[in-house]
Amino acid sequence: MTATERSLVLVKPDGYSRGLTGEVLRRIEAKGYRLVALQILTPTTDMLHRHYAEHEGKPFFGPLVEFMCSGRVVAVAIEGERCIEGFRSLAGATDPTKAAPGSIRGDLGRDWGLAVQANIVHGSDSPESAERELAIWFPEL
Ligand code: RTP
Ligand code: MG
Repeated sequence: MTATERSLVLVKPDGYSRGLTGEVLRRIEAKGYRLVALQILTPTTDMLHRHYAEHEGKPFFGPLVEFMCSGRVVAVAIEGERCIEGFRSLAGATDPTKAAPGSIRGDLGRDWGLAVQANIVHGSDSPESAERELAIWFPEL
């Protein structure tokens, strides 16, 4: 099965502030995915409410939005064969303590001392999410 897809990757404020952006991009490129757009920004709460709409009402929603606009984020549009599922595999499980070694979150993620899981990266979870999220972060694409 082949399908060239695009996905949205975010290096979250913990990843950016710890200087892990290069490491995340290295792993994406080493896997064979292309970087098609990249932007460093401090997101607005409006963008984050749209981005995380599926989580509205959950107990971690407020702390998540607060965490995500607490510093700079690197938004990256990537492209490649089945890169949506592929990047989710590179990222590893949501909880960095449970994420497998070898994955970005398993190797680099820390979740202690924070109200939300500071897990370094976000990756779109389906073609529908990718399309919706790319329109928020890269409306020009
Ligand atoms: P993401 O959307 O960031 O790629 O992560 P994900 O699909 O693995 O996780 P998701 O369920 O979509 O949750 C979004 C983000 O919310 C934070 N979170 N904290 N119980 C908690 O403390 C909790 N649950 C979720 C994480 O930052 C997660 O990545
Ligand atoms: Mg998610």
